[in-house]
Amino acid sequence: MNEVACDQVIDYQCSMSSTSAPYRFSFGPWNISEGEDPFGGPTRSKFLDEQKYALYRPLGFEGVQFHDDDVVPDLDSLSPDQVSRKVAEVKEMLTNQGLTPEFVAPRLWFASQTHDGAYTSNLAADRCYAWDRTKKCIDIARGLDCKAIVLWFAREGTYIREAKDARLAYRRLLGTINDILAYDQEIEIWIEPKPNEPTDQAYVPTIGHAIALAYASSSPGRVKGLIESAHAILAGLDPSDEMAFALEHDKLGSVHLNDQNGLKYDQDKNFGSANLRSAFNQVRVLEESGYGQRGEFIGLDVKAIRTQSGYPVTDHLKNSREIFLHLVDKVRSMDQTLVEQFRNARDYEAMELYIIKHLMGLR
Ligand code: XLS
Ligand code: MG
Repeated sequence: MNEVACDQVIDYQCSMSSTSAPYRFSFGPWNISEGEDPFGGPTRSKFLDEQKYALYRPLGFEGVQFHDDDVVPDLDSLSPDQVSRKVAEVKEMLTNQGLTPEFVAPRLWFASQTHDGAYTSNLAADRCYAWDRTKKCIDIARGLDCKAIVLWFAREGTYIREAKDARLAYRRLLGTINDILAYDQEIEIWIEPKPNEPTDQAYVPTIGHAIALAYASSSPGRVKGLIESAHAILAGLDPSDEMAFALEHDKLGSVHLNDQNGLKYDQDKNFGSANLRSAFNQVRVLEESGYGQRGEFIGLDVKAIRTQSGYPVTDHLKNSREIFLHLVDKVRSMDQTLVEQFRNARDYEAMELYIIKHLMGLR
């Protein structure tokens, strides 16, 4: 083995042994849902958001992901005082439950002012609404002592290409990012890329687009990405490579681990349920990079199957976490020396058989 290869093995082993710290898991209240889809209403009774927070710790979760109106329902119709009181209430609840707010995301896709997108809408009044709502979201995050907001650019795209001037749209997105960075000197922005749905084409489809915006911004150190497995798959990309790209730029703020069966609607399946090997590789890349050691969460953006009954339905969260932890064991018990030998010999046939047998629990 040459010197460089030897160093690589040593580096890798160091990072493996130091990753024995347990992972911290998070999800958002929307991940406990009632089974509705675009073709049918709820299949389960409503379980109130306020009651969901008591479920986190027993399920093995510590982080809460919020939309702004998960923290403050009816946000648009409340006065600043009413908003502050509600934020204080939620902050106290989080402390009492032993929970950490991971991020707050402005929900910029339901209101009538967001029919045509928010920051990239063709209507100036809509863009004003989006900016006001974003400021409220930042204030809510700061009120909860939460260090990041997530921008999932839901309707920032088009159904038909001629509808918007795409270069102007990119300028508007970058302008908003810079406005956020100027409005608050500490908050981080984590951009969650997604290539489509609800729009036909989105302006920030991949982590590469998000990281380009980060570097172009006025404070690149405070702009990162949040990678959702299903969104990468929908873009025709491998989630583990997307994660590796972000990690190499020190720009992976968080993850939304889940799964997706092909280029269909956004399915939010349980982590590892459609492609176990892809899930293994996501865990491998996260482990090898020491992801989590600076407090980053393993977020699970998963949705319960519509036919599942129970009250509340939470098995999809428990099971996705369990699959993740089993895959951590698989990564840690992989024979790294052997893998390195296969790499050096470029014997990828033997490597593939080893990996598949390892995943199947065979020797
Ligand atoms: C939608 C996104 C969304 C974000 C949070 O596809 O995954 O749920 O994670 O707004
Ligand atoms: Mg998501």
